Amino acid sequence: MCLTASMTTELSRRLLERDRKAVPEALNLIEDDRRAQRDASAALLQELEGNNRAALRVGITGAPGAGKSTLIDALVRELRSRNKTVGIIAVDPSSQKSGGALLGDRLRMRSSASDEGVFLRSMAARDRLGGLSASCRDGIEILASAFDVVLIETVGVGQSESEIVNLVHTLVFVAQPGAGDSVQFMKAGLIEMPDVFVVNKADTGAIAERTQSELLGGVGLSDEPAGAWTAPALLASALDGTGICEVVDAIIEHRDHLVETDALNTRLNRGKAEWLRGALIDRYGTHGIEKLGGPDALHAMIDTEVSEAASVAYQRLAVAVEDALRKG
Ligand SMILES: Nc1nc2c(ncn2[C@@H]2O[C@H](COP(=O)(O)OP(=O)(O)OP(=O)(O)O)[C@@H](O)[C@H]2O)c(=O)[nH]1
Ligand SMILES: [Mg+2]
Repeated sequence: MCLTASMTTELSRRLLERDRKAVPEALNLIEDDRRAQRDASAALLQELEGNNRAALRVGITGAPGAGKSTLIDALVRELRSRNKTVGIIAVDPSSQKSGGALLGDRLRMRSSASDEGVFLRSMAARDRLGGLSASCRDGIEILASAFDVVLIETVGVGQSESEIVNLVHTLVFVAQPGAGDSVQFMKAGLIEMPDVFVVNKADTGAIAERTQSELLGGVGLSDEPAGAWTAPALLASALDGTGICEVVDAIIEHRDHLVETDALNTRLNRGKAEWLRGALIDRYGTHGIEKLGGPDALHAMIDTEVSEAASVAYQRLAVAVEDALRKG
């Protein structure tokens, strides 16, 4: 198949016009590793870059079994009642693209399965050591072009927060009552990362309330400058719907806060630079970065003012590192 520039322009136009059929086409393209498809995918992402920033990008993270998928199902229903369309990426921790997690997610999200305003795609977690896959990053860009809200489910406490935080506006951490998440968070110095804490399974009663107080205590401990966002710790039950409206309100309040403080694009730009740095270090090690002149030089090469799609910038910088390595 010959992929012409006009085809990617047409695909990007259809996405931005919210043609739902264009979404799987675009996602298939970005997951296709053949050379021509990779080039077309980079061209597509470059056309979308900067045109898809209105969509709300929300990461939903938390330990296995905390209730992330069930919460997403509840959030989707609330967002649909507010006339928002929703694209979802469920990051499948297993390397295989089929299996239990995927099936479970599909079943639980079935209430939305026949709704044109909801789209779910599972993606493999990793295609390189230690990082969220590049196709996950690109998938968010595709969904952000065609839907009002993009939700991304990732599993874990620690590593996955620091990765997903670079790709979203708002990071929601789903805490499991009684699991000691807040203690782990404080130990790892990660308590400042989430923008909204949700203690799910509020229907379990006192144990959930205790976890909420622990989190509130932990959040209060960090030294925030005046006017900074303080992450709320909300009690909710994805199962019976309690507190779900408040979770959506908190997500929207956080976005409004970013807009008011002029930090919406800054956050995405900083995340893009961080992601690029991590991706280059994963592939070439810090040695590769030194070859480019060190972290400061790399920073200067990632000009966040220029609207360059992350994967396009990645290809450009990878070529530069390889040139430098060849020269020795
Ligand atoms: N009591 C109660 N159980 C819940 C609630 N939300 C989810 N669960 C249950 O918790 C279990 C795990 O829910 P999932 O939504 O699959 O959790 P998850 O975080 O997506 O799990 P992984 O994707 O495997 O990491 C299921 O048995 C749910 O029915 C809730 O609000 N209350
Ligand atoms: Mg899940």
